[in-house]
Amino acid sequence: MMFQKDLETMPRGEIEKIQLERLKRLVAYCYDNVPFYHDRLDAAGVTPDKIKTLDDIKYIPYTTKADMRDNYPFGLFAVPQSKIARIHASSGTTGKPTVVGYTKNDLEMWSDCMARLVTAAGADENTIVQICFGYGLFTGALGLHYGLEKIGATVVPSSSGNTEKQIMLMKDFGTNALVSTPSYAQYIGELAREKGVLGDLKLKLGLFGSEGCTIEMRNAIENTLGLFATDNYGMSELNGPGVSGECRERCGMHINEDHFLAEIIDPQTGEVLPRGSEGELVITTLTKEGMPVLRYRTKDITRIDYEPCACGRTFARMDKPKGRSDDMLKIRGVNVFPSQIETVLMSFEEIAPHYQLILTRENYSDRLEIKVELKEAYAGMLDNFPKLEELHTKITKEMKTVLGISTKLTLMGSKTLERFQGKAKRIVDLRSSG
Ligand code: DLL
Repeated sequence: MMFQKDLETMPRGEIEKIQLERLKRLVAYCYDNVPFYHDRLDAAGVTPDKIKTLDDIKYIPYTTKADMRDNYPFGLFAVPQSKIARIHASSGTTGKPTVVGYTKNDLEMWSDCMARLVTAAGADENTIVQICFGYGLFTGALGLHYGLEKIGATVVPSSSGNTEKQIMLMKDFGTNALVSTPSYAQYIGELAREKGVLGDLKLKLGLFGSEGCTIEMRNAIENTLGLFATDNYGMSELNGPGVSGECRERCGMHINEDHFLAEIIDPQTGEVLPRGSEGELVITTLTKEGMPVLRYRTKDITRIDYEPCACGRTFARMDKPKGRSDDMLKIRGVNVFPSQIETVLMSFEEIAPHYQLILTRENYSDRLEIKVELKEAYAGMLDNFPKLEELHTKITKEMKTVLGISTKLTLMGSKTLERFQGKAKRIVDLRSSG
């Protein structure tokens, strides 16, 4: 099933034709309506008529999160307040959040994008979906909410938190789809098992997103909850969710390319990389009216595949992001992505999907401690030293092979590490605080 089949299956030439038309219009729109872009483009010597091909986008300067902060709150809006129908803001923990304004058309485009993605994931009018993202300034809940309503699903806006009640509603309503972060899904499963009601849940589909989740972690969640999980990606600065998402093939997340133009650049040099390369994702919003964005540096590291998918969709597919360039841990000079650690941990049967990474500095040298829980069924190992030691050695060795550095591994009892209702915070970096 597709929500907008004619658009989702356009030949590549057609997609690029639409993208070029829209890009030209967008650059002129930004130039004329947003003083920030007017000045940026002038300084770079780019007038809208310089854009003749899609490649010419390279002349346009990048936009960063700092630019958004500097223009807080409404400096990047391209329309007067009377045309703004809704405002969202990033969850930014430090300083001012980044603010996004949507016109009525933007909200319509956003829910179309979401409707496509949830349909691709397998949702339809028989879906009863509990949305366990926090409702509010965060884009996750309302983004999924309007997309799911649009396709006729039954939406239960239960928001995040109060997990016991979530589980009760899930059971009583016969909820068959769950929207949440992967880490919250894992926690819901764990609590449902503890309460002895896991077998009463009717969940079939998980629409996860908003944080990284390796395939190994996804398998663990699917096993716990007995559902089929898909991943979707987006960020506040670009609407929220709805930029891209997986279809049932799960071989990359289809980018809504008629609304979002994607590039991959070298995060160090800013140079545009050839198709198929891994690098930082840069997105231009092709159709947004309220707060259009030119060449936004997402900081997310991924790769884009332009081959058509077995599902019939022709929109390019981005890999699950390997991580954010600013989440990359530099340990004794070696770059490590938390997702690599997650992959190793989850490949061991005895290990539960709950871990924490603690970074410290001792004698001018970085140290990475990996704390991870054993599955409940293997908790007895904690009293069986030889067995524990054997597992410990195996994991440590594998970690060294994959990461190229030594780490300290601590195997923990069940339910000793923190659980999360939103995005998991697994990295504790104590290096700067001594
Ligand atoms: O997390 C938007 C969203 C909500 C996406 C619900 C999907 C579902 P922010 O809070 O601004 O927005 O965070 C954006 O989260 O730059 C990525 O680093 C990360 N992220 C989002 N989705 C994924 C994903 C929302 N599927 C930042 N896989 C992005 C990995 C993701 N990382």
